Amino acid sequence: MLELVTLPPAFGMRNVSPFCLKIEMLLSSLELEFSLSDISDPRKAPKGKLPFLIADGQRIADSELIVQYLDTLTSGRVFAGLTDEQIGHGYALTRLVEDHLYWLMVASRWLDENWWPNVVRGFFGPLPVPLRQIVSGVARRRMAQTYNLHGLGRHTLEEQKGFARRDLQALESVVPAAGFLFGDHPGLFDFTVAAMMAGAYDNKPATWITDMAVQYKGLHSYTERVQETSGVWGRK
Ligand SMILES: N[C@@H](CCC(=O)N[C@@H](CS)C(=O)NCC(=O)O)C(=O)O
Repeated sequence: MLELVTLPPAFGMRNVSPFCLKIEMLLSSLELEFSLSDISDPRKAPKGKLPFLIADGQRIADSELIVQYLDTLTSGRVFAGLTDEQIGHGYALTRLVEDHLYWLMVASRWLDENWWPNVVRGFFGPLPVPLRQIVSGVARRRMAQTYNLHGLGRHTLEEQKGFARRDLQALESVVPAAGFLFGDHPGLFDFTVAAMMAGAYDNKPATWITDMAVQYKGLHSYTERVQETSGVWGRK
């Protein structure tokens, strides 16, 4: 039995982490038996981030390493039928959404003064009041530092919005109007894109990324299609 450890629900999302949602979609599409559990403090995960998968007495941390594990477990079913070129395009898209757009989404929640109270409620709500302010404040400063080290945090908000628009336009241009990226059924790279965009479209209340993303209608309907076909939705 496999156990996927994720973040607890927040912001109207049943599975709020795009990395966790991607793996949930993949496990489900591979028809593997699994259970979901959550922990609210990612520092308790083997590498300080979620998800991790508990499998066969091991704890496998990082969604990409979980994908590798599942591919081996299923004798190559994750990448079956994909050409090297498709896999290359898939990883290029993965880097775009997970190493660039993701950080803009994080900033649109954590570093927007108006949105920040939702983060405090959604992620730190169970803590008693004085501790809640302290712990959330420390986590926010750490997030701002990481965003700055990434590089995106050194730009003005208008410049950050420009980066987000180019990411979203790139995605809008490559996702198909019908069907999926590399075939008739959604696969790993569809899950990667749709899991990221599900949070952008459906987190409540809207962030500045949500307001921007809804303008990309092809990307929105593609995100809905992947969730509907996989039967796994990010929102509650
Ligand atoms: N490369 C990792 C990224 C996972 C990740 O960033 N998870 C976030 C939740 S969406 C997290 O746990 N963040 C906690 C932190 O950075 O302290 C993966 O693919 O699993």
